[in-house]
Amino acid sequence: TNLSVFIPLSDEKMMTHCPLKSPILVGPITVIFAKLPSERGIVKKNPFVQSGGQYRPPHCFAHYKSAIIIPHRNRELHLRYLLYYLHPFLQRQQLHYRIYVIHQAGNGTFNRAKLLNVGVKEALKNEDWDCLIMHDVDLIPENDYNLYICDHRYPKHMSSAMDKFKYSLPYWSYFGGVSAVTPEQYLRMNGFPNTYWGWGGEDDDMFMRIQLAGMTISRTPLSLGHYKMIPHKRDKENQENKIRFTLLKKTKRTWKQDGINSLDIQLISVEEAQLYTNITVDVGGIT
Ligand code: UD2
Ligand code: MN
Repeated sequence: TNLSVFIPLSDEKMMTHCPLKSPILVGPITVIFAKLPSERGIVKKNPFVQSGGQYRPPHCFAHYKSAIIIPHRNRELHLRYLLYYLHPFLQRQQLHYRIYVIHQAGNGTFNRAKLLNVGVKEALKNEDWDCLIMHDVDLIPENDYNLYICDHRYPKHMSSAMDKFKYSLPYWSYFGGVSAVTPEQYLRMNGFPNTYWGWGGEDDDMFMRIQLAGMTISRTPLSLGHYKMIPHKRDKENQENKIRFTLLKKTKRTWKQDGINSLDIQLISVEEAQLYTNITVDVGGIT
């Protein structure tokens, strides 16, 4: 049951590993979007979160280290709700974690997958994370048994049951929303495509490259993978990607050239805010 490995910290302090199963999980969570919490209020509620939105359990050594990577532009209110729910959620899981918000600079067409590539690259400069969690800004997990850790066999799709799809999967190979890959799995699939501008297709490309790299996906059981999506309209600079089906037909030929090995961006800034690490990047435009 509980691990009782003692790790000497210093002469005085001794600290044990956290229990394998966190004793402070609560299961289902009521998620409501009532009064928007203030940033100060969130900081106050999370006194152990350190600068850059990093946390380590104060009384035990975490078993897992996860980086949460959020592609973002102009969704400040969604981000606020997400931080409000996610920080306590991850702390109840007794993880060592850090939240990264990858902000696309300018008004060009949005590129979710490219932002995720940037997030992974920057996160791995900070820390040898066990797990990289790609997280839409508008999805709030509703059950803390849905652990924010990786499956070391396969990339894991976590948002398996969203309210907008009546808590079921829209289609079997669906990989959008929230997913978790180990750095090893990420390299093996050459990261994510940089060539999907605007809305749609990049998640299906990720699914395809997982398979092309000789893997398959695992998935959080639908009973635990419940998420609420904050209702929203399509953003102005995230028009439907009309060529996505053409691109998907080519993935088989392009995935080894287009990915983390071809990432070309201009990093603008990396700032440690109190609740997250804020990375601003110029991802360029459609070429
Ligand atoms: C779906 C998928 C999403 C992605 C997308 C197609 C779900 C729940 N999610 O999202 O993972 O595959 O389709 O590209 O099915 N964002 C910004 N600012 C913008 C535009 C996008 O921050 O101006 C970010 C934000 O994190 C957002 C994500 O990109 O959650 C996906 O965009 P969306 O929420 O507009 O698209 P949606 O809900 O159809
Ligand atoms: Mn959305």
